[in-house]
Amino acid sequence: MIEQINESKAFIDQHLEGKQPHIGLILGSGLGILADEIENPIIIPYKEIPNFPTSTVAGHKGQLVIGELQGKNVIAMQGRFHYYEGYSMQQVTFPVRVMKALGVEKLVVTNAAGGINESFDPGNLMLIKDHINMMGDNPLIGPNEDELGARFPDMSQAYDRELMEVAKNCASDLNLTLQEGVYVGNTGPVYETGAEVKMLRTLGGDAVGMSTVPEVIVASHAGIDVLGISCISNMAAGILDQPLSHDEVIETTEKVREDFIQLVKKVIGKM
Ligand code: R1P
Repeated sequence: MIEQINESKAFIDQHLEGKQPHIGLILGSGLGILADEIENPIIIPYKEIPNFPTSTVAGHKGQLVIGELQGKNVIAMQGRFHYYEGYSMQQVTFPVRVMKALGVEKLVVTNAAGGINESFDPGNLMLIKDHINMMGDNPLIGPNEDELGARFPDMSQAYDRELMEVAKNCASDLNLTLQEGVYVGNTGPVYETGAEVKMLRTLGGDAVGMSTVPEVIVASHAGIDVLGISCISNMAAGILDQPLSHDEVIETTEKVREDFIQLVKKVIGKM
């Protein structure tokens, strides 16, 4: 894998004009608008980057945006890869490896998620304080490449405590409600049944989605500090008597775009 990482890094390096990014952003469904805030952007479509998969999901543009946000050099994924798209766990998380090779030390992962915690409201933002991997797979399965990280990585602090404090303070300065909770990663592409949501609540989940967990596992393996933010785009199945749809997910993320942009920008400024 190291050869492929270096090949992708070398390609991206050619476009960087000396701007080495230290902060990475992975933008979830409908949340890619944040990348439009990046100044002096260098845009690289995934399809041009050697070894990169391509985005197939609505609301995921499929390009890297590199530039400055709040005076910091950042690299944003405007669109991510999901396991349910048919990619392997290693493909889904490959960009995190490349970000690390490019110099990224801190990563902000974002997603649209269904609210399991009944005290949440659609449109709330949630700080991810931990996760539960329900995907039945793990991106680190297979031979371990010691140069990339340890065979048995610690996951007790997968979400960086200092960054969580920064995010909480920023939300309070902005007068924004920031819920906190545990994100459950399922494979999708089906949304959960009411019974599954009940089970996930019993297990300690507060929000559920189909991404993020593999990326955070690889970031931990790579020694990258992670901050996770979910946008609660709808209540998960069984809470309200209405079917779920991806259109609704995108609609809600559009409604909270201002809060989301303000919060993430402020946090980046303090990173
Ligand atoms: C379902 O509506 C899609 O939205 C979420 C789910 O994981 C799924 O892909 O997308 P992100 O997690 O990429 O934000």
